[in-house]
Amino acid sequence: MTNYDELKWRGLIKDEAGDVESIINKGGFTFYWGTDPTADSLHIGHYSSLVTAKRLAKMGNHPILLIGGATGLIGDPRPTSEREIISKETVLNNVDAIKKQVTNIFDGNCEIVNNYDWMKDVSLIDFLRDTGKYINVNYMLDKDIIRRRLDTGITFAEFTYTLMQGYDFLHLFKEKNCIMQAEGSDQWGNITTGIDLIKKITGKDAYAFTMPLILDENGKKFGKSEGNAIWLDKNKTSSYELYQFLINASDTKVEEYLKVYTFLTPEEIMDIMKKHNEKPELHLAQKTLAKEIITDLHGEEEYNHALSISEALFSGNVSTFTSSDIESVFKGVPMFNGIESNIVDYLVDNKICSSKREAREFLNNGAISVNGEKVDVNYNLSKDNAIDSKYSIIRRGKKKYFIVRW
Ligand code: 383
Repeated sequence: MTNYDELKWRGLIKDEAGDVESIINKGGFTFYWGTDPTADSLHIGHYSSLVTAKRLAKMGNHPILLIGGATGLIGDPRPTSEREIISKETVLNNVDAIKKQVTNIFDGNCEIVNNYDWMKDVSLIDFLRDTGKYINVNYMLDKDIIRRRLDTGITFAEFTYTLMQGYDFLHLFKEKNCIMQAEGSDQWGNITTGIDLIKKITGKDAYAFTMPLILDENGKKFGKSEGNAIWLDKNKTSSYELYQFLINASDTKVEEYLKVYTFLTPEEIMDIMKKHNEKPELHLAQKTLAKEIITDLHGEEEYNHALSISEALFSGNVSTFTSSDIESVFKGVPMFNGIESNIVDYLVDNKICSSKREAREFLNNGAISVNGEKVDVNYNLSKDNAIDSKYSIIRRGKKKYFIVRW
């Protein structure tokens, strides 16, 4: 399989500008990938294209990762509505955070640039003469994203955005011999502005390809279904939460995700899928996906931690949990206030059981445990036996967990 065939096989190529196949198979080129610092962390949606960039780097090409300190101050038009402007201070802070994150993901083997460094000194007059003069407004109006905004309206600032990104490609092409841009498919309009600008100004060809958007089984953006993004920063989305998210990937999509998100070889992926399809109930493909992504992002230790928490929850053996494990694992689970009381009363008062009779029945059957130990009707709930004097974990039956906060 050639490098290009492998990218195709993984489903990573949607649109192409120029003879991308020859360039990729020849190798040894410089390419770039960009992101705007709209938050202090990237999320799983960015990660798919970032992994593609890492893949191109592993194939022997030189990666430039661009953080849009300048473009982030303007905002890439969304198809729906104008973006809120972000303060300069926030953008600066986000640039630093993302720089660190991206360096980590590439283990330091990448070049990071910030377009603020070359945009900050460009005067309006120079920009209009040297860039604006080459791009026709009719051509801009024909771009998908801009066309979709014409009804609801678009400010001059966002309208100009595509020229800024085009200017970046031209700059990197001239200064760093960067001949290729690789992004998600939503970036096609901005990429082609750059390629056209390069052609008009230098007379030379530049190349690009985009990746298709990664969707979940309901056709929604992968990682966006519950409203909250799945962040790459483990302080925003813990390894355990990431593990839970990935382990729940649907059987219809998991093969696609393995191809996009992991560095396993095609043979390894085919082998895993064969085993997975024989016994889907073992979730081998999902487990592999979680292992590969979490290890790549946060390292092996974090992965083992996420795995052990998941196994502990499944078996009920939660006695080794720390209070920070509890905060991450039970995020979003309703918490009850701790009151020193007999367990039967506590279960009924907090509606964990519907009556004293039911509570006693559960307790007598060994179906209630506190902090991983089965308890009986005489047990008293107290801060003294809470984890880190902060939380008690009540488990009812196999799956129901309740958290008591002291
Ligand atoms: C800015 C200046 C450049 C090149 C790129 C940019 C950023 C670009 C953009 N990208 C998205 C973002 O920042 O807005 N205008 O969130 C996302 N990317 C990547 C990928 C993706 C895109 O960072 O499709 C998903 O992650 O391209 O939406 O000179």
